[in-house]
Amino acid sequence: MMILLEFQFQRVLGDANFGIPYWDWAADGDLPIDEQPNQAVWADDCMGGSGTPVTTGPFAAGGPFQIRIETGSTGQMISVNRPLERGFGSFDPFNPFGLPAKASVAAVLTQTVYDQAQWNASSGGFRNRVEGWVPALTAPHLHNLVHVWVGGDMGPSSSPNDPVFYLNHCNVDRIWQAWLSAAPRTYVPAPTQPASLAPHRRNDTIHSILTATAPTNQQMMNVSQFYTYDNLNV
Ligand SMILES: [Cu+2]
Repeated sequence: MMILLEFQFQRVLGDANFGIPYWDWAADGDLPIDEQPNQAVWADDCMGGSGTPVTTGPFAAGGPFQIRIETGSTGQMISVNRPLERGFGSFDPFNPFGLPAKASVAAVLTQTVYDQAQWNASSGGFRNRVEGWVPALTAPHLHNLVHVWVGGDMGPSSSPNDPVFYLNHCNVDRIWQAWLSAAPRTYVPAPTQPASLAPHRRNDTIHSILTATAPTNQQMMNVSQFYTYDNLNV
């Protein structure tokens, strides 16, 4: 999904070298909790700040940026027309929490398997720890914790509403690349797993407009034909 978006940016901007930036949130997560909202990613010339609604930066209330679709109370998508909302670290004001720390990222890079049965939100392995589901509460909640920390529109399933969504996910892709580079890796589930696991099995194809033939999960283990990172020191 990130490659498809990046190609669309390149097409619209007429710049074949444009790349979606990543936000190294673990670098901010190593700072004291009260300093984490004051970092460069939230500057006026970058993603802007927090608030209900956001009042600074390029996506501030009163500017051209509007939220048009949001997640309703029962999960359905509903039409709206309102400014962007964020609430840094405010999910539980009585139990303040910070962004993921670098030590938590280092811990997931040592996972030797990509995924495990039952291939869901309770599985061991790299995939589920990066997503941020297991083991409950004591886990390094990497990707999910970033959504929750930013808060506001980054919380529900309509979280792509917030442009910082893509900077979070670009960093998740960077962690994935760092994991692939750290040791020889095997993608699972294997092709012999039940069809109910499609399209997640190794040789299942991924929807794509990049190539004439849709690539398989295995073929996406090497993305160097599409993009590289300036720095994999996550
Ligand atoms: Cu996400």
